[in-house]
Amino acid sequence: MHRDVTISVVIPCYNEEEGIQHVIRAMPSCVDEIVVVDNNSTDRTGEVAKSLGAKVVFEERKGYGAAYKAGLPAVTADITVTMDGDGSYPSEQIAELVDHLLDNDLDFVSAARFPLKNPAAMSFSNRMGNMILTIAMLVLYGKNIKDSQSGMWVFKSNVYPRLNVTSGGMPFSEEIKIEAIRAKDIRFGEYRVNYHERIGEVKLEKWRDGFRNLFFLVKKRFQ
Ligand SMILES: Nc1nc2c(ncn2[C@@H]2O[C@H](COP(=O)(O)OP(=O)(O)OP(=O)(O)O)[C@@H](O)[C@H]2O)c(=O)[nH]1
Ligand SMILES: [Mg+2]
Repeated sequence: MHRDVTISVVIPCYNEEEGIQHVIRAMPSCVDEIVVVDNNSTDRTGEVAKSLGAKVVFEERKGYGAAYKAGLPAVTADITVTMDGDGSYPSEQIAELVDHLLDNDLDFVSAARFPLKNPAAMSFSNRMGNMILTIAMLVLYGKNIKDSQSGMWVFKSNVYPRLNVTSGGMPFSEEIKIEAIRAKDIRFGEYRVNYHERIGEVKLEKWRDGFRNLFFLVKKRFQ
């Protein structure tokens, strides 16, 4: 609870046994509920999350979007916050992000990682990929945002059912922002945050996922 609103954090996880322990332990006290989506992990992600007090939702179909589609409807709090299970997004800034949402009367805030405060947190190639995808978002959708690929969003929980997010994969992240930006009755904002080096193994297949995300932006624009 923060300023009279309850907060749920949703974390999609595919084999994040190591990262999720750190993420749950570091969660600030303003968070009321942690929903971990175990995306058919082959390690002990689900058990570890449950033993640390999280609500665990299991999703058999693989994919970042599929995991969110299973986890977001399980939220019971007023405000939903999302982040990876790898310690890269700053849970220490959740209260600050909620303040930004409430003080500016926004409905959806995307946490922007760029310009990076700690350049070691992201490889040069990933930075380039992110830059290309964010420019593509500007060219195709006319919205100049700083970080089209951020996986940390803070929104009023009643916003999600009003968005038509279709992707079951990595494009879910850019798609939820496009949907929030396009909806006339949803006020969208960005807020710059810290981004940390990930704990555990890299899951992103940067070339495959990067191109898929680019094609998805084009496809959604013209459909
Ligand atoms: N890549 C991937 N991640 C998934 C999947 N299902 C759940 N996830 C989780 O979604 C979050 C984002 O994935 P990451 O692999 O961290 O993607 P990223 O942040 O772009 O890349 P990193 O630089 O490796 O952190 C992590 O918590 C994953 O465990 C899946 O099918 N594929
Ligand atoms: Mg990550």
